[in-house]
Amino acid sequence: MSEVVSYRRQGVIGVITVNYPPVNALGHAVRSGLLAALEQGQADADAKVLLLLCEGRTFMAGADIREFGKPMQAPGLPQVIDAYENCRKPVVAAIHGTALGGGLETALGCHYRVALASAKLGLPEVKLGLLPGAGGTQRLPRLTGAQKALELITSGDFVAAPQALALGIVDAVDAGDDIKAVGLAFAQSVADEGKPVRRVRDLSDKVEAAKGSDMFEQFRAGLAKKARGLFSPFKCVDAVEAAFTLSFDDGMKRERELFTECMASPQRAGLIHAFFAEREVAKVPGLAKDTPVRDIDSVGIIGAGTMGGGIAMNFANVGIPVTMVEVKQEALDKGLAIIRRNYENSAKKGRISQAQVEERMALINTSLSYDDFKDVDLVIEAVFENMAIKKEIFAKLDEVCKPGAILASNTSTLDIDEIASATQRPEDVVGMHFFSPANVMKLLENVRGSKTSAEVKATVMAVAKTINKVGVLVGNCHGFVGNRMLHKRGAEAMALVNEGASPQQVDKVLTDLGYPMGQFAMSDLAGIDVGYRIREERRKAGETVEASWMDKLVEQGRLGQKTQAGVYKYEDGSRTPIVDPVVEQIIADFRAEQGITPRAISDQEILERCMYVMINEGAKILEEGIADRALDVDVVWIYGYGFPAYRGGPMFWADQLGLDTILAAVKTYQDRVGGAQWQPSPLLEKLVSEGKTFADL
Ligand code: T1G
Repeated sequence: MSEVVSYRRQGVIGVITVNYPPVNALGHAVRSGLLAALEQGQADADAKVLLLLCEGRTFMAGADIREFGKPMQAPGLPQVIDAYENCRKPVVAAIHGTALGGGLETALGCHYRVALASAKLGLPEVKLGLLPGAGGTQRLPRLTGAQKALELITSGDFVAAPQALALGIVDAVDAGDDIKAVGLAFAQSVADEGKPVRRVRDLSDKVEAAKGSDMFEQFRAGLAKKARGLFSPFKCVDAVEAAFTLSFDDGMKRERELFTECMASPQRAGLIHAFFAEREVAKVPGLAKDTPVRDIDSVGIIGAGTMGGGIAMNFANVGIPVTMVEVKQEALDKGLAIIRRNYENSAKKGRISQAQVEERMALINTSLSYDDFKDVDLVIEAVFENMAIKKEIFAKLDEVCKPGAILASNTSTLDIDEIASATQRPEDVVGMHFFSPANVMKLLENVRGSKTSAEVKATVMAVAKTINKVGVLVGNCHGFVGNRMLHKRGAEAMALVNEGASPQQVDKVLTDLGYPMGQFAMSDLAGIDVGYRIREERRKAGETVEASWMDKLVEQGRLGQKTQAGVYKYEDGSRTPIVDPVVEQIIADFRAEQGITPRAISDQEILERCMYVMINEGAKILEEGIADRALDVDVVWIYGYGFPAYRGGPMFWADQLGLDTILAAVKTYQDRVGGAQWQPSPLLEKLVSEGKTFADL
């Protein structure tokens, strides 16, 4: 008997128990243990019914993703599940926690399923660039019918146990919390009632009902927009369709073929890298796992604007009271009204109840005085990007806030050390850079100052988890990790338009790569006056800042979506960018003023100049220790800027393209375009000379 799967009889029930922390993933040891335990149960003459359950936090949460990309050791999961399905005795699966992927597929191979009401079930393989590869696409539709199976398998969404009961996925749900007692009681009822072996593969009524329908074509059409650029969702549809056109065994063969195609796709590699990277970033090199973390039970926010309000919502959403401070009452009233409208919209969409709207609004207090910060555990400053104003604020906070309170700035580019220098407690000062809209975007870029204490770093990383954000700890430089790379991409995009490309051509190259929106559409969303004001600030500080056709747009009142005109124009109530001949003329006039003769620019050049300049900058960020690992940069870009997770993040994507290809192009643009941004990163050169990748770091 393997140490991860045990067999023991209780009365007439043969109990098979999996114990393989942390999530009972179906690694080789579990798969072979399951077979051995089943054989023991079959041979045990006194066992009338077999019961499969798991110790620990959850039923099996799927195949062991760490095995992917390596040769699969027999027995494969389909073989294990077949053995359970063909067992001569009824087998009951007792589900708690999250029965996911191969775990749910194993339960579907059993003859009955009982779940705790608190359990969740799902087939999330599509989120890893895969499809259920152990019979899920053939068995689930036989229980739920085609439509529901297609929805669950192509979305990867989890369903709560009561909904799974309604869908026919489980046979019973129990409000208890002792999965062993619930499992034994259900198995005993199967024995007492003499219930037969009931193989899901033999259930045919749902299959007959959908024969000949054109629902699969319709479903594919509906997927086209939602799954733009993705590979596996469409393979999921093919696999489920096979359950309605082929015999069960042939359907299983078809599922295996399609699964193999997905396993071989670069999208699977990218998505699995993103899955683990999202978890690795929480393990900060050099920050001990047991670093003390301060309790954050109340939060102060300075500024009730777009960012301040969005940040406040994150804390109210998880029951943490927030006090927002502004300089004028009408700013507080406006900020609260926006927050309420956001919550009401979520309630209208059924995401939260009206009661939750009121609960959360009740947690958001407002004030015109810093004195209301005297007891808070954390203050987050979210005002205009002006260093003098921020230092004034932090000096005041230093006077008002209690010892041990953490003083954070939401600055997106400015020097955390300089901000900290305005206080007597630099060890308690840190950057917490939220991404707009702050109540939606998952990334929280936590910026360590040179004096920020380990405790404060650990605390803001814990806060990220508490407010359901993906926290990444980064170093202090202009723009930190995300915006430092974004500024390079933006400068190249502007240069490309100056040289002859159109904004829409640049944006299309980026959306074709998989970004949700292009550089210029994103500028319109954020407001192109933001960049304009920063350029004005730099000019006032005596810097030489290049003229830009963007400035001419702002000077004509074209600020972006908020004025229904920016780089693009927008119809009433629409966010869809529309090319505007007025802007094309402004760009043409600007080129003429600058003496530039526009040239046709290829999409490939646009892709290389926008993306490789970012990768080169990312390498410099790694060299300088601003990011600890390439995966930190990947996570920042996936969760902060919508870089397509199926490409794994910019640095993972660069590894897949080949760093030699990247470096050669960087050198080409160093000659043709010039500028510090095309100075090849020494780290990039070193990796190429050693035949290594960013992942090797
Ligand atoms: N394989 C290996 N390790 C896993 C894992 C898995 N499937 N799931 C989680 N872990 C690790 C994770 O890396 C972390 O490790 C720890 O467990 C806790 O996870 C044939 C082919 C289950 C909802 O996609 O959704 O089955 O960092 O931090 O927030 O058709 O993990 O502690 O070292 O996420 O409580 C399908 C993926 C696989 C489920 C728990 N299954 N996992 O969330 O904890 S493909 C999935 C999750 C498949 C079959 C196909 C979540 C969770 P460490 P965590 P959590």
